[in-house]
Amino acid sequence: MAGIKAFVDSCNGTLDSVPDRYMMPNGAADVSRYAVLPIVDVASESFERDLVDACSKYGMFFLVQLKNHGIHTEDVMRCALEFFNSPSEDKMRYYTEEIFTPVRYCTSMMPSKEEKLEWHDHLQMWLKEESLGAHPWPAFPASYRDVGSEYARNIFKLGKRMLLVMSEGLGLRTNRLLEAFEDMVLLTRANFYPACPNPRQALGMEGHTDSGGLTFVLQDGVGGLQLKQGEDWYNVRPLEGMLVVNMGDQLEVLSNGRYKSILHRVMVNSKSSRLSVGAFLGPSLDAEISPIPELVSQQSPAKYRSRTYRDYMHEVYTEHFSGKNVYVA
Ligand SMILES: O=C(O)CCC(=O)C(=O)O
Ligand SMILES: [Fe+2]
Repeated sequence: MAGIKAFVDSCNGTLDSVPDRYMMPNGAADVSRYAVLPIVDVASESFERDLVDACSKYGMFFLVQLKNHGIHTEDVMRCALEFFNSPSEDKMRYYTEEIFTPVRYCTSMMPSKEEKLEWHDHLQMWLKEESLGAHPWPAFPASYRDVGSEYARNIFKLGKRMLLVMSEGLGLRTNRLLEAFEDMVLLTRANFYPACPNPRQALGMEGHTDSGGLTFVLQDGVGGLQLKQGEDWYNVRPLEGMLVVNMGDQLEVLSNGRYKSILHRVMVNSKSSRLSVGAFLGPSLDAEISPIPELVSQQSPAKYRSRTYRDYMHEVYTEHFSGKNVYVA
């Protein structure tokens, strides 16, 4: 199982139907609606205030596009693309289904256990801020170490700044969310979605919420990311260079449901491949994550049970949820 890109490439343009293993039971209907998302300028003096406004206006579950974030998006996307375009046998050196290895190249979620596969390959890395230099970066492209380290440093910095604001948004001490995250980890995940002969039958990624705390997504101009609001799916307009930010399950649990992780999925298309790079800022893998006690009361009892981020991730991957990942207490 070398991945979907290797398979599509091996067909030399003759692939005209979706292999059964990739046929999603309910397919994927076309959606013409676009989500209306606030655009928040990180370089603006009113960044913090605008972020709070965006949070409250969009009902505390939010997805914003950030501009002027100072992150060299082209370099990050170029490195990821060069990795995916490298020979399959080189990439296979990193192939594993093990989810906590520092570098994982894989396809779908856990292919040996999944009946149906998602139409993407990915490169996933677990990063710590203090040891970016010592991380076993992929050997190719050679610039991955420098570009990836700089990118991660910027995401840690931006994420911490946002978590301070989001703590205040919950009426908590400014540092409260950062404290709950303990020693943060950053999971980065580059996703490659080849062009697909019948995009109605396959899915780039099934509906899911992100397991981490705060997600930052870079995407190219192709489009395909959709989010669910109420009963409907909406396209997220691809704005190149901007970061799409949304909350993940750990923030939903810590906030006792005041912040919501958002359900999203990825469509594929027949014309072009697509690339995205997600960065998931989360708590220490060993941190016990449960609703913050200040947010729990008789009127507002704990809605989620406690478990470590590691256990949570493990369940998500092995049970391959589709839809909401959080358990109600
Ligand atoms: O490809 C995208 O735009 C989003 C990917 C995603 O949702 C994920 O990696 O969790
Ligand atoms: Fe996601």
